[in-house]
Amino acid sequence: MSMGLEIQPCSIEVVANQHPAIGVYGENPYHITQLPEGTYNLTEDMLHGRPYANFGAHATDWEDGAIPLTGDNVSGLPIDISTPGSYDVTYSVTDSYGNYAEAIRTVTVVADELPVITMCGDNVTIKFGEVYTEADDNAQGSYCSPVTSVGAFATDFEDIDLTVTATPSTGRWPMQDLVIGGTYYVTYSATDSFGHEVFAQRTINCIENSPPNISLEPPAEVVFVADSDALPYVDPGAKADDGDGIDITDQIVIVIKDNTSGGTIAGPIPLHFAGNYTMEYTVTDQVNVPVSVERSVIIEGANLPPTINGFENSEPANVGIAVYLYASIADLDGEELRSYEFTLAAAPEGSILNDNGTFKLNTIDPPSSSMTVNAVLIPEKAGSYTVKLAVSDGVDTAVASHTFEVVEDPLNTVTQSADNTVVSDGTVVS
Ligand SMILES: [Ca+2]
Ligand SMILES: [Ca+2]
Ligand SMILES: [Ca+2]
Ligand SMILES: [Ca+2]
Repeated sequence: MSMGLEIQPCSIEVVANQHPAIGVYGENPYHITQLPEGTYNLTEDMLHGRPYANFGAHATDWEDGAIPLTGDNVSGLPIDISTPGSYDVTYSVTDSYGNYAEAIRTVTVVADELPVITMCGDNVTIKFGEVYTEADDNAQGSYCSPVTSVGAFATDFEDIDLTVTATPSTGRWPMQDLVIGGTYYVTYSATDSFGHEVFAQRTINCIENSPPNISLEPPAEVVFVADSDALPYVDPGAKADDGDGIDITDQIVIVIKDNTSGGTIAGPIPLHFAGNYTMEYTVTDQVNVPVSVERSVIIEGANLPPTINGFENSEPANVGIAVYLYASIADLDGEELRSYEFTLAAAPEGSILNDNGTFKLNTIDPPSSSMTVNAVLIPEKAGSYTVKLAVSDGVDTAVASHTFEVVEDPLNTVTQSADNTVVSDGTVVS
């Protein structure tokens, strides 16, 4: 019998040396907004995303254990974050066996958005002689920036309250002394915190400035009598525009020249005395020669009232027989007699006016300077009658009365009363 060792074959599995495992800390991909040029670069310090323990990545190996990383394990840093784009930061390790592993962090630098300038109002046309400003009350461009008093404002995705600067092509504010046909500019600029500057431009065209126009509201001459029917005198005025479509009637300046004294008066024209005046209406558009029109205002002397003379009745004056009443009337100012009217002021009780329609208001047309007027009265009762005559020249009225007796007996002769009187205004009546 024999004893022998049986050698069992030994099986050894050869396992390949394993590659390290590597990963990044923090965000991946990593986004950052573009920053102003020259500010700083993106470094590893900004990337690892957790309390500093290693460079922005970690690596372990089955055989080697933890593999510490140094700057030598990182490539792709620093990144110029003033330049938008996509960048790779590569972390790599090699284990003791020579196995290589890497992890990549993608860094995206997002571009800054440019500011946007908005102009308030459009391009501007101004007339020669006018001045352009950015003032709020300028009807053409208008102040609208909440930060600076200029006619534009800026908005920006990243910034608020961006300042807008307005620069005139004339080099100074306000823009003035502009030449007809000239083109000028206001350049607006704004810069955001990333250093990005943008511009906008307003064009200012200077055009001709036409002379103003003025015209008189008729009549060109006013003549009236002091204290007469022209009162109260309301001046018809004038109207004006600047020659470029703008009504400037309210800018008319009135000068009243007293042609008697050769001077001027502050106005209003005194209407109670004779006088001769020229009203001068003038406007200017601040650029062209002022233009004027004139009105003549003549005030003639005070009115003289009409006169009544020879107010009498026909004889005899008997009941039932027509009695004629007549008078001579005149106006020393000329053809100013406008109307006359006979009225029965007193009569015996119970009398009815029987006048053949002659006791009424009579219009004198055309007006006359002198004439004889008459009326008829047919008395029904005996007694005392008083008739009034009123004569008007359109301004003043003269009134006279005449009293006479009427008798029953046709054989009796009635004599005229000497009772003529002047009633109203000192007119002498015979
Ligand atoms: Ca290994
Ligand atoms: Ca921006
Ligand atoms: Ca004008
Ligand atoms: Ca008169």
